[in-house]
Amino acid sequence: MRSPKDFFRPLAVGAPAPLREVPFRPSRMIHFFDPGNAKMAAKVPDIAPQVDVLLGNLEDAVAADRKEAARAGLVEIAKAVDFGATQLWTRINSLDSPWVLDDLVTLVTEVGDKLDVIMVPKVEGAEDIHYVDRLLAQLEAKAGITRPILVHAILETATGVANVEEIAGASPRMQGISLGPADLAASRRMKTTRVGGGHPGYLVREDPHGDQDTPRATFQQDLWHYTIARMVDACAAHGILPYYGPFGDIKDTTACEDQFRNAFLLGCVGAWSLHPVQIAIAKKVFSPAPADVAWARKVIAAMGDGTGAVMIDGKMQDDATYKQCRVVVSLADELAARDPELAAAYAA
Ligand code: 1VU
Ligand code: MG
Repeated sequence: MRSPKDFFRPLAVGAPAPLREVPFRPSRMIHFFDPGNAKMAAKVPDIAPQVDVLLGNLEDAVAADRKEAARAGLVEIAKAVDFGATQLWTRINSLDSPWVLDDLVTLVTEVGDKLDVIMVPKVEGAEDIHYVDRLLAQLEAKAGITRPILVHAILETATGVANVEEIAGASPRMQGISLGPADLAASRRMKTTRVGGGHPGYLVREDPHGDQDTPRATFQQDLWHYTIARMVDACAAHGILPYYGPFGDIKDTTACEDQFRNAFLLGCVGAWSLHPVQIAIAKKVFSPAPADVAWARKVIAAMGDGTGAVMIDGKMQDDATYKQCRVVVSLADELAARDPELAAAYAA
């Protein structure tokens, strides 16, 4: 292990200095598209201004015989499109695949100056991040890139979950972590074939009423609560950002909104959108409600320097609730700076 003194030293001569803090930029939705799919690629210029992050996906969902086309398509799009304030990310193939080396070499040397974050799938431990970290430094130096490309890990293996804290702290490049519920379910031998969301079989049942014939209510439970909470803690402890990943039932927009909101309430800053219909859901869920922002501002105004205790509308407020309110207001301010509609809603 490197000395803590060397943690912020560039890993290659000529590579940009690592960042000391992950810059907060809105990333409520990470919109996935296949850059080798002509129909999707054609929609990129229209979708870019509607989303916080556009992600050119090279891994799962891109067929093996379309990997080169997807990579070439992403290079072309990155060169041609002006993304404005929208971030451009990519998801490279897994580190044990035959494509990943060309993904990294091609993308960083050809369009590295356009890429904000590289999402690495199936990360199992700090060693996977260290491999990408050093290679990125070498490629950044070769390409003359002046600001470091950040790294985002997908938490989608049982080993990855067991090592989530060391993954979160493996490099100053670490920007965040997403939950990958489908691969994770397979890795853990969970018995759900869904991509995220609940399962009607995972429930608790109320006690018998005495009379055995009276129906007993059941309550569906959240399969993902433990993993999301663990991921959120690991990310918060290391100053990086947690995300819910994909919700596969595209037509069930209600359950998608529920899944996204559970993640938002637990501390996640965004989720993936796999289809254009999920963009508005993520935007709604991951932007705090205007009423919550107004309440938080009221508490902050009443709390002065943020210490002591006061009563507002029958509810006790103190140093801790002041901090909770600061979380909501600072997120609202950051989003409002980018989104005039939200700025108006939060000002009202
Ligand atoms: O109207 P058009 O025919 O011109 O276009 C279609 C379609 O091409 C387009 N569209 C998209 N455009 C941009 N980004 C997208 N993500 C996107 N998805 C679709 O919209 C028009 C309407 O589409 P549709 O409703 O007819 O839907 P399709 O049957 O064409 O496509 C549905 C899927 C789910 C296949 C498609 O949305 C897709 O491939 N999404 C991305 C999937 C993905 O990235 N999966 C990997 C991440 S999840 C994971 O790794 C673990 C499970
Ligand atoms: Mg996956």
